[in-house]
Amino acid sequence: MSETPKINENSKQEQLEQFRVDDANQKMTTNQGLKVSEDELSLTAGERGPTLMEDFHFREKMTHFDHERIPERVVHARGSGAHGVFELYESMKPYTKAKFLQDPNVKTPVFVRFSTVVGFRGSSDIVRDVRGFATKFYTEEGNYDLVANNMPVFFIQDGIKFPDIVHAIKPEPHNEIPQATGAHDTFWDFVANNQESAHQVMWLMSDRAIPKSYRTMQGFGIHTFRFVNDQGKAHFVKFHWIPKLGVHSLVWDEAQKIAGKNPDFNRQDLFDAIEMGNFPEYEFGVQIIEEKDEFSFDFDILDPTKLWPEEDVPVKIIGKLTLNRNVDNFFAETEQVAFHPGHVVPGIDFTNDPLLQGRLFSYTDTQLIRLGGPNFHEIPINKPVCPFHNNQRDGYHRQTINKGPVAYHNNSLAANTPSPASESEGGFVHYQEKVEGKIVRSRSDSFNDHFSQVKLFWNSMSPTEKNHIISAFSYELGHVKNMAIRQHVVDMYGNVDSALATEVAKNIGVNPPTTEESNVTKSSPVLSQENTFMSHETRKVGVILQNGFQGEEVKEVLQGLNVSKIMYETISDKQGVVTGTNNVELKVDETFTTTGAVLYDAIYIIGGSEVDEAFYKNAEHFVNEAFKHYKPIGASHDGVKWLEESNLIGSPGVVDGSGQKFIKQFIEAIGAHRHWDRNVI
Ligand code: HDE
Repeated sequence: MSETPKINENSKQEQLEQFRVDDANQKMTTNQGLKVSEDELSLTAGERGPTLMEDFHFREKMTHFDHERIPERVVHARGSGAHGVFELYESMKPYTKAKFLQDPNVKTPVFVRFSTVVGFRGSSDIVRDVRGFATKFYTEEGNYDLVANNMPVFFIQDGIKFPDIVHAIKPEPHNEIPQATGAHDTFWDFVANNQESAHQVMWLMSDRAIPKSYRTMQGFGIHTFRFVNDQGKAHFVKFHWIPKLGVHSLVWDEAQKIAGKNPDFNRQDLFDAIEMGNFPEYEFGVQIIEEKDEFSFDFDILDPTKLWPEEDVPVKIIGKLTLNRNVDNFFAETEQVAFHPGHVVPGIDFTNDPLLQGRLFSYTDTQLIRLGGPNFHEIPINKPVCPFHNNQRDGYHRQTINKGPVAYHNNSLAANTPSPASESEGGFVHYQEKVEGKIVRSRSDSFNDHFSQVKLFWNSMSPTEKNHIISAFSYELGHVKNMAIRQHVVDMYGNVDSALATEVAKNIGVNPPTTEESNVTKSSPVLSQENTFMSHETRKVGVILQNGFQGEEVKEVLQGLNVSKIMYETISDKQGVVTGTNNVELKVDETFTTTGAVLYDAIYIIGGSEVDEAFYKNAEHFVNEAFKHYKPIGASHDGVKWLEESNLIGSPGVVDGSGQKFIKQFIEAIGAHRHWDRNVI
C-alpha cells in the first residue's frame, strides 16, 4: 500500500524543523563532534614556531571555509526568499484535477524567491530590470513550481536564443562592465537585431522595472500552460499574482540613489515587513481560454512575447498567497532552493510555447552545476513534503538510505515495486495533444507581429508613465556609444509610436524614425499603474525633528500614523533622544548622515526650537528631495517654515497643519503614493 500524505500549511515547517540547529549556548566541536579546546590559535611547534600539519581543527575549519561558495545562478543570482501559505478561494475542479486547487479548505505551504535577473549575487536590488517571482508549492502530489516574472511577456520567442539575450545584457565580457543594467551597447545591439524583444523592452523601460517593493509587484507565469480536469478536458491558462497593496514603483532618480544608500532596499523591506507581522499578500488569478478558441485572437496564444488583454480574457481570482515567515538561514534556503517550470502536478501541463519548451531542459541542468550533483531534491528546502520513491541511487551527497538490494524495474524481488501509479492512482499522464508536422527549424508566421501589443501597452500608459518611458529610453540609449545602434533602436520603436521614437531621438542625438507607426488604437487600462489599488498601509514616513518640538501634538500625529498601520522613523542631527515640550521624549532612529529621503515613502517635518543652520540645511535637502520624487510631505509647527521658504505650500500632496484634520489629510496624501501633478523641474 502506498502512503497517503496528509498535508497542511505547517507540513513544510515541520519537515524543516528536523534540520534546524541552534548553536547558541552549546560547546564548540569539530564536524566530527569532538569538543574543541581552543579556536583562536593554531597548533605550532613552539610559541614562535611554524604551524603543524597535525592541526586537524585548523585544517577542517579552513577547508570548510575555502569551499563555502557555490556558483551563483547564471541569471536571477540576486534574490530574497520567504515562506508562506497558499489558500484557495474556490474549487478549480471544472478546469484542473490538481489536488491543491480542488478544496478551499486545503492550505498549501509555499516558498517564494524574488530576484533581479541581470546583476551578480551581491549587486543592488534597485536596478532597472525584470524581477523574478518564483513559487514552490509543496503539495500532496509533489512540488509544483510556478517560476514567474513581474512582467507578462519575454524578450525572445524560442529558448535557443536565451544564451544570446543573457550574454548581451550581462556585463560586457572584455571588461565586465557595467553591472546589473542593460544600459550598454551589447544589450541594445541585441534588441535592435532581435525585434521580437520590442514588447518586453517596452515594459523594461516602464516603471514596472523599478518596483518599490516585492510587496507591491505583480507576478506573471508568462507562458500559456494547460489545466486538465479529471475528465481529461484541457483549457489554456495563464497565471497571475496580484499584490493586495497595489502595484507601485520608484522613480528613476530615486532608484539610483537608493542603490547607493541601501542596495538591500527590497530585501530589507520584505524581511522587515514579515518580522513586523505585515505579511505580504498576493491574490492568485487565472486567465482561461477554451481549446476551441485557440485561433480566435489576433496574436498566437503560444507566443511568449504576447499577453492576453484582460479586457478580452478576464482574470479570475481563485486564491491568495501570504508570506508569513522569514528564512532562518539565507544560504540553506534562499540560495539552495531549486525551481523548475517542469515541476508540475497532475492537472497542470505544458503547451508548445517554444520558450517554455526550452526552459524545461535548462532548469535541472543548471541545478546540477550550481548545487553540485543530482541529489539537490534532498536539500531540505527542495524536498517534497509527500513521500518519493524510485530506483535512482547514489551521486554526490546522497542523504536517503534506500534499503534492500533492488534498485531496478521490472523486478520480482520487491514484487515489482516501486511501481508506476495509474492515472486514477495519481500518476502523471501527459496531455495527449495531437501533433503532426515536418521536422523544421522555422516558426509559424503567427509569431511575426512584434509591434501591435507594444502599441497597446503604450496606449495604455498615463501621460506621466509615458514620460518615464521616454526618459528611460533616453537614459539607456544615452549610454550606448555606437550611434548606429541608437538609430536602429529609434527606427525600431518608430514601428510602435512615432511621437515616442521622435522624443527619444531628440534626446540622444539621432534622427527621427523613418518607419511607420502601428495603427493599433486599443488600450488596456489595467496595464497602467495609475489604475492600481492605492493604500497608505505599511508605508514608511521619515519624521524630522529636533529638541524643543511640540511634544503632545507630535505624539498625537505619530499615534495617528500607528493606528493607520503607517510606519515611521525619527530623524535628527544626532542619535540618542530628542526632547519636546511637556518633556515628551522620542528616541532618534536615524540621523541625516545615516539615512536619506529616498528611503522613505513620505516626509513629516516638524523641527523644534533648537534647530540651527546645519540642521535647517540638511532637513531642507530631505524636503526638496521628497518633493522632487513626488512624495507626500506633511509639516506642522516650525516645520511649516521649510515649506514656506521652498514655496511648496499648496502643492499637491503637501499638507500642513495640526491635529486630527492634519492627520487625516496627511494619511490621504500618503495613500495616493506619488503626486505626479506637481510642478517638478
Ligand atoms: Fe529562467 N532561468 N529561463 N525564466 N528564471 C533561471 O534557473 C531560462 C524565463 C525565472 O529564484 C535559471 O535555477 C531559460 C522566463 C526565474 O531560483 C536558468 C529561459 C521566466 C528564475 C533559467 C528562461 C523565467 C529563473 C538560472 C528561456 C518567467 C529564478 C538559475 C527559455 C516566466 C528562480 C536557475 C529562482 C532562473 C533558464 C526564461 C523566470 C538558467 C533557458 C520566460 C524567476 O535555468
